[in-house]
Order: sequence, then C-alpha cells, then structure tokens
Amino acid sequence: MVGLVVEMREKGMGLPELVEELLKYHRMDEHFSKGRILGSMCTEPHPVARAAHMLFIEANLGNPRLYRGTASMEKEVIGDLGRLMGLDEPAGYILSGGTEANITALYLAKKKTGGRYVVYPKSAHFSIQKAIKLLDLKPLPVELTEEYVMDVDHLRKRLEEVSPGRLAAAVAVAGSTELGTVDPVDEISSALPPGVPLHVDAAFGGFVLPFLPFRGKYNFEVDGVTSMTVDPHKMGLSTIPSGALLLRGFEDFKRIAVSSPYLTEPFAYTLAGTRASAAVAATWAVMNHLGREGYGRVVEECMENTRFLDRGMTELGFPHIIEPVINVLASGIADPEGLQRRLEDAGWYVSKVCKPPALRFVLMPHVKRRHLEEFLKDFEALIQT
Ligand code: 0PR
Repeated sequence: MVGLVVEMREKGMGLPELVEELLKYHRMDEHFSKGRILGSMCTEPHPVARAAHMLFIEANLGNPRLYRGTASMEKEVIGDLGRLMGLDEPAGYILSGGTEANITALYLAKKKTGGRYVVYPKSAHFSIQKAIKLLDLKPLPVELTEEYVMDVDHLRKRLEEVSPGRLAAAVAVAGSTELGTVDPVDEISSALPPGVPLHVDAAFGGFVLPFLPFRGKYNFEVDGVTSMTVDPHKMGLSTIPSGALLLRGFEDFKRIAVSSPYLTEPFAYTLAGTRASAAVAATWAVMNHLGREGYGRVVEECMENTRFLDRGMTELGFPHIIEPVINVLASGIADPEGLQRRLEDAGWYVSKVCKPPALRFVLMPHVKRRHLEEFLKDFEALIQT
C-alpha cells in the first residue's frame, strides 16, 4: 500500500547505521508498555512467549515432519484449548488469527453442507463478512436484543426464509468485538435445524470467559457447536500471529485437504502454506507457564480495571452502554469520533462504537491502574475545554 518508490540499495547498510534506522522506525510505533493503548485487543506478549518465539523463529509447520517438536507443541496446545472449551479430544490447528480461523470454519461448513446461507448476529466481527465474500456465501444477519446479543426470535424468522438444506452455517459470538457480549449459544443451537454447523467466534472471549464466574454456555458443552475460534494473540498473551481453530473431529478437515506430494506430509489442511510457527511455541510456553491459575489472575486484574474505568467514566457523566461482561467497556458518548481524535492528539488511543455511539476501551493486561488514573484526569480536562 506504500505509494513511495524507493529503490533497493546497491550496497548493504553497515550494522551501526542499520540499528540506528531500525530504532528510528521502532520509535515511530506506539508501544503497549507505555499504557496509552486503551482500545486494542492485543497486548504485550508475556516474556516467556517472547523468548520461546525467538527460539523457534525458523519453524514452519507447513512442513511438519521437519519440525516434530513444534508439531508436538501444537498438538498439546490444541488439546489444552479444546479442554478449556469443553471438548476432550479436539481437532484443530494454530493459524494466523481470528480472521483465518473464521474463514476456515465457514469454508469447512460450506463444504460439509453444500449450503450457501450464513446466519450471524449483527455484532459479528467483520472477518465474517470477509469469509462470506471470499467463499461466495449469502449473508443473513440477525438483529440484536436490547442486551446486544443475537435475538433468537429474529433468528427463527431468518431461518424460515431459507430451506434448511441451503444453510451453510450459523455463527455466534462469545466476547463480541465492540461490546464484549456473549450470544446465547445454547438457545441458538436449539433453534437451528439439525445438521447445521454452529461456529462460535471466541477469538477474544476464549481466554477470558473460562476464568470468570460466567454462567452462560458458550462452548463445546453445547452439543450443536461444531467449531470455535480462540486467539492466543489476544488475551492468551502469546505473540502475533497466533489464532486457533478448534473442531470436534478431524474428519471435517479432510473436506478441504489438497495433496502436497513433494512435502513430508501427503496432504495439506490449512489455508496457509508456510506457517508462522514460532507463535505455536510462544503459545505453548505462556499457557504452560501461567496455567489456569495465572490466567485467572490476569483476567481478574483486567476486570478490576474495567470496573474502575467504568466508575470513573460514569462519574464524569458517561455511563456504560451495557454492564461489562468481559474486559471491554463502552461508555456512551455523543461524538465518539471527535473525542477519539482529540484523545489521540493527547496521546491516548481509544476505540469507538458507532451504534450506539460510545468510546470503547479494551482493558488489556498492559493497562495498569495508574494509566487509567492518568487517563481519567486527562479526559476530564479535555471535555472541559
Ligand atoms: N473475531 C473477533 C470477535 C475479534 O474481535 C477479532 C479481532 C477477530 C475475530 C479477528 O481476529 P484477527 O484480527 O486476529 O484476525 N478483533 C480486533 C478488532 O478488529 C483485532 C484488533 C486487535 C484490532 C488489535 C486492533 C488492534 O490494535 O478490533
């Protein structure tokens, strides 16, 4: 996308100059460690993830027999993630993130059913739109309730519009991007005709909900759920790029297999060829280092910070749109775009919700209480000018 034409240099750059240049560009980036990024779903990778990533930097699971160790770690990670999501023996793999996982899930569903229509809540992440366009599927968006979750009555109406055989899949979200809501997955599953794949996008919520006293059912404990997206590079504290696609069984993957005769494995099941696999090691490392207990502590702190900011914003006259379910807070505000810009000028990066208008905060582990205190002070000053 860069319009600038820069010719490749004839002679290489010496190391000192190279480092200086790299640091120049590094300084141009924002960094999580400063605590000023309040609207991102990614965070500083955990130090063990960072170290493991560097150790496995050349691994490529596109050719798994050369990387037996990395392949073993991937198997363990998928197993652990499956069990976290209520499934004893999951199939799946690590891929580049939620977008690739959602696209692959809908690709599998289309192949399995031969259908074209996809029902999904209007709160679904735009990667679902990408999948629909790419796979030439037909969208059937479903309205949200007053609590901003998929309206199951409207889903039933949508389902009456097409014969069951023409449905490719249903999508539900567990931890929506804008408001952090969790769809009623068991009710959605009961409303679907038998045999329709139900994909749950827990790209963000997958590493949050299991560590909260959350009572709703959103994962493979619901029989109808056939696949899930869970991203280690969001609340899993792993390195980018790491997403995970989980499936009930390996059989479904065979539908998208292509032969890869000259590689060490006869078939390929992933969209990507060469796969960025250092993130597999990073995910293995951070999951084993933190364990359920460690993630529990991380999530608890994020939730405390979410409630703290919510109270602060409410005191300033901007109450939440919904009581935060996870560590995503949307504070109702008339002109989120204008405020977002002014905050950026003041060095704060928040995000926005358009409908209903709100400033959106994601309280990730890099955001500490002191950052929020500073933010609230700056925000108060800003709205008074
Ligand atoms: N599903 C859900 C529920 C998501 O929230 C996201 C991304 C995806 C799928 C897609 O995941 P990948 O981006 O890994 O493919 N949600 C964030 C968003 O779009 C991604 C993000 C992360 C954006 C960090 C900005 C940022 O700084 O807001």
